[in-house]
Amino acid sequence: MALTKYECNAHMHSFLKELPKCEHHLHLEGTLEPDLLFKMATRNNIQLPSSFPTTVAQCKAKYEDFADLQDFLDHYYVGMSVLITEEDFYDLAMTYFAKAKEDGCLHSEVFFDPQGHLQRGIEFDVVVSGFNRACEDAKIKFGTTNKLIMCLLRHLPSSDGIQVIESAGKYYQDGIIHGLGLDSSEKPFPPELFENCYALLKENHPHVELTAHAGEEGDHTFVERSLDTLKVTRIDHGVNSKHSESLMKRLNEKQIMLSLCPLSNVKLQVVPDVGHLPIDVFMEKGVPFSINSDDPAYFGGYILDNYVAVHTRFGFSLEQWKQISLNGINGSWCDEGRKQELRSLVEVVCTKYARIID
Ligand code: ES4
Ligand code: ZN
Repeated sequence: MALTKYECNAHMHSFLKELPKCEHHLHLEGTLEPDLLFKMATRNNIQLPSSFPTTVAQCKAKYEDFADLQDFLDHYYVGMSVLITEEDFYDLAMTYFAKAKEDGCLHSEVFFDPQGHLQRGIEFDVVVSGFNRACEDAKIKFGTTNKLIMCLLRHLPSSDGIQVIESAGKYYQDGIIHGLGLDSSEKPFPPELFENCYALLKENHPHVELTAHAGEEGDHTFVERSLDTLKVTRIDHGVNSKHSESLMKRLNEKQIMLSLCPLSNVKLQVVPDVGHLPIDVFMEKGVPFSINSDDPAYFGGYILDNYVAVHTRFGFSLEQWKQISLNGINGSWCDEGRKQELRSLVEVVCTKYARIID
């Protein structure tokens, strides 16, 4: 059931493309498009399980049919098993950064799942070195800024998380890894399980930024408990915050940004359509949010596709889109100088389109 109520005409599409955007919720492993996946499987001699699709078309069919988050994750962890060498991690991230630039995304804060690779015998340094080299090259080649956020897999014990945090110490020290996140199956693994991991990292590296997936499948208390026990300053997804007025008030007062992923929520059956998301309510109540891609290779769209999907359901004005873009810049973890650059670019694009779009 598609609830496309508003047109995204050619002018609006160009505006949304040119509008400077920031990505705050993207799993690099979730940018592994089927063609690259099969190419890497061949070059690395990886035998995928017999239950795994064998063609791009079969992959696409599977991606139309995820029952829920767990069903997706089961497939995603197998998919990432083709990533072996530093070059693989570099190619994956570089392909994404090129696509982001094309979409008008000028600053990306991207997740990666080291435990998904360590478990398969891939060294931490191989993963981070490939991803970091791509961040540096993307800045030179595309002029975009990019930050790495390491995620802990919540289905693994927190003792495992502690080990990974210790291995990552030198990268946090150098600023190569900028933040910590928490992902994977949400409901069975509440935030409290990882309180020690977050506390340890914050103690060792006080300037580290903290976020966590919460309120995607878990209820609104997962959002509150992530704020209270993990001391995060951003929430990934957070759509279920809409069920608590007091939480929405808190998010507004403390300007805690939700990194929403509209197309992901539809593909994983969180909502039947983008039009069912409480984006208009968040807007009205001043809950800051950004619009993001999550796992774009699997969920049928990158950042611009997500912006367009939101526009066709909510029909925001140019002023409202400007506010969304500025909120994303304010909620980013880049320095004030970069934020000012991005804000100036927003001004230029909005002035240009004010004459074209009413
Ligand atoms: C994820 Cl959509 C989503 N939720 C939780 N963990 C994830 N890892 C990759 N995509
Ligand atoms: Zn996610």
